Amino acid sequence: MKENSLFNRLSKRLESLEKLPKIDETKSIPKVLEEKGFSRRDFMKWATAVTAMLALPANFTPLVAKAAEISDRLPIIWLHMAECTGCSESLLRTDAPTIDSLIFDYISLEYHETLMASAGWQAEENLEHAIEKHKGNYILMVEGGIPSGDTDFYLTIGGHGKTGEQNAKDACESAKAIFAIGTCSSFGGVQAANPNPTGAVALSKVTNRTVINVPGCPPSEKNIVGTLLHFILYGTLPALDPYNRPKWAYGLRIHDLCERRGHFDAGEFVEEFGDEGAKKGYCLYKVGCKGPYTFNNCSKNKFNQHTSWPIQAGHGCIGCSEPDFWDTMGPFEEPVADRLYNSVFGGLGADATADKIGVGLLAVTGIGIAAHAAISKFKHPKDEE
Ligand code: FSX
Ligand code: SF4
Ligand code: F3S
Repeated sequence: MKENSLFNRLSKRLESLEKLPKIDETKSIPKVLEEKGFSRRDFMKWATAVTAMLALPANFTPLVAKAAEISDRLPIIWLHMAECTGCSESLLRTDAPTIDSLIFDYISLEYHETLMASAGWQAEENLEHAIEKHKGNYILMVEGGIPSGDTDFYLTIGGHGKTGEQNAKDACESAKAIFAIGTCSSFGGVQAANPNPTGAVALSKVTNRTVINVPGCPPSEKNIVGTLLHFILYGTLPALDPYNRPKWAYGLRIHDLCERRGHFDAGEFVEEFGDEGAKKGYCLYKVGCKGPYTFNNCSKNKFNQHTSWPIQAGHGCIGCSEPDFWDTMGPFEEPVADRLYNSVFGGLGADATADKIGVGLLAVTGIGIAAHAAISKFKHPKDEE
């Protein structure tokens, strides 16, 4: 019954979005995909995988497919702040484009500094026009940390002498929904690492609006596109964790979804890179893996067209989707003793049970993971909508 009413609600929303004008009447997303050699079958297979990723029942697949097909109806403004552009690269620079990257290439990206042809004054004007034209209707995606306060001038953009902080504030004001793409925009990232000379902060620190964080340095293309499709489908905020990360993507720890987890539980560890254990694919905890403290779905989504992910490639997770990971997760190739991990399950649940097994064995092998649920010390997401 509950599932039926959700199905009906999402169908109704998609029907109303479908009535909005397309960017180009002569083209459509199915047509673009077909031109690039993707069959309807490939597309439906992709939609099935996205439906599972968004934790929706399999019979919602046609709705997810429809959401992707009409994703060109929503204007998107993408701002770059202080960062390396890895988030955009993660999504767009694949040698053989994926369905995710093609959709993103085609949707109505009204403003994206890396992709658009214009530069300088013209680009600045484009941003103002895009904000004005789509007031209250555009989705704002921001990549990068934001130099703020007395040191905001470190990110001064173009001839108007406007700072990145001011640009981000202005763009947030009339956005329909706001996504911080990447760890820099979500939490400050590398430029906010100690001593943070530019006073870089997260996007959520320069606006009172609710910001949905999609961290990872960079985040996977699937998490970026999934966040967009979720919004198209629901039109509301997804369930969020205490760091405003969508739970469908960041609800479980790397450690919970890790293909080497059996070796952790069995006490089989890589002692140094290149040793016998490394060749056998043993657990990377002793060479610094921060998977037990990191929430993300990398083992499911992987990177580079689903080829691999850090742990499969033989290096531990460095915690790149967690706040302040540059300062708190180092040294990257050594374990951090007694580190608390944050449990989104709010205490002793499946999470703690899984860890107790590991902790028991780790005590024998002489290492410790402190398994305390520290959730209560984090404030809950701002809830304005
Ligand atoms: Fe780079 Fe994006 Fe890291 Fe940051 O990704 S991959 S430094 S999260 O803002 O460009
Ligand atoms: Fe996987 Fe790292 Fe956990 Fe080992 S410590 S099981 S490598 S996430
Ligand atoms: Fe980042 Fe760890 Fe995934 S380093 S990419 S969260 S495996």
